[in-house]
Amino acid sequence: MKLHEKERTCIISFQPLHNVPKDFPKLKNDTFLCACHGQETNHVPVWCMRQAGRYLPEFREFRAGKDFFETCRSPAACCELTLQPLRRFPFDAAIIFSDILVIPQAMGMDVQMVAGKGPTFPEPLKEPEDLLLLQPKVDVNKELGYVFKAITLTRHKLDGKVPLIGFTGAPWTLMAYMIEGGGSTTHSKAKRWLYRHPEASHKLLKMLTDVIVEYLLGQVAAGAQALQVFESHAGCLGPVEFQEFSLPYLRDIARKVKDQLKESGQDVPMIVFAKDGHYGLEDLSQSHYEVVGLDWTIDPRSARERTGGKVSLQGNMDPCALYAPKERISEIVKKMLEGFGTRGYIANLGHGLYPDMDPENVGAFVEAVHTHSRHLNLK
Ligand code: 1CP
Repeated sequence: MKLHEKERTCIISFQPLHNVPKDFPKLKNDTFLCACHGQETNHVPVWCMRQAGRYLPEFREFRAGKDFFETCRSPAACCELTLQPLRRFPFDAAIIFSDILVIPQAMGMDVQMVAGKGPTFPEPLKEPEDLLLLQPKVDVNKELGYVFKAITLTRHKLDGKVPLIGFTGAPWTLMAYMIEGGGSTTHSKAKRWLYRHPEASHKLLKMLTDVIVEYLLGQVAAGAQALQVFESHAGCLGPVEFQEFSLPYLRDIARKVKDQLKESGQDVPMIVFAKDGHYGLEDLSQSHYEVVGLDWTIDPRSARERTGGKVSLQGNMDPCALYAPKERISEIVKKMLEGFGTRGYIANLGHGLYPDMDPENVGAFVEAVHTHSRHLNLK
């Protein structure tokens, strides 16, 4: 299958021309970046969403007694937490430790991490008038400079071992948190806005898009080598609402970030992960992203067919498969690789790791991806 319309030369030779500090260590493993661009690789690269997380005892020990968002504001702490999983497993990419909810904070909202409950907004948005309480123009360097510092520090400390991924929440997902005030099963408060206050919804989504674009460009200037946009709550929208309230903003983000980067001669692959958004797969594969991330409810072969070789794919093992014995994990991984093929593919889970997962099984997942993909490439 021919991946991507234009073939590219080796990514490692892509030199950023401006804006990015030049003294970063040379990248030693570009497998992930090559796969993003649809190039052949010796093995399929692998990383896990939430690889820096509570399933690691060293993560729990480091975070013990520290406030979550205080930790996010400490570049040294973010750097340490980002590197922890890389010390254990031969992941092919690192993702900066942070959270998607730093954006609502930068826009002036209070967000706290409540033990046993998760992120909580004491004063969520209730009615359209509440939009007036948000910062109309966010200076990302001032409000989110701590993330940029964490990225620069981590890129140095990674010493070129693997590329560093930056990320953001997508506008709809962030809007949902800002109105729900935390996690939700129905998202009925946020969806009420879509049906009752469509104009105000678009106003908020546009405000978020503007901040996200600046935030992602700041992450690249700080040293991020790829960017992932998390539309974690795509699943609670239907196809019609997705077309109106999610997709245009996802497209806008990729187009604006890419246009700006092109001006300074930079090429940074972008990944869109719209969880449970399979109804939008064809559209997502034509939205200026190099990679589409998939949850586990999509069959690999049909995802390939539906995206028609336009993009690389990332995912999609059911995270709960990590509860299986190691031999079974290996079989599941082999089947997944056969379904996706080894080119233009980045192995990952269909969502983040859960806190009760056994790190040994995460190691078995990574090893199975590397071993089976090398074998498949030799065939
Ligand atoms: O104390 C803790 O450690 C709390 C657990 C935790 C962690 C480890 C939270 C709270 N956030 C994070 C870090 C985090 N969040 C990362 C780190 C990098 C990595 O992946 O290793 C990333 C990428 C995120 C992104 C994030 N935060 C998303 C998008 C991904 C997804 O899970 O869909 C979302 C939805 C959030 C919000 C959030 N932050 C934390 C929790 C428990 C939640 C979900 C709340 C809910 O909806 O119920």
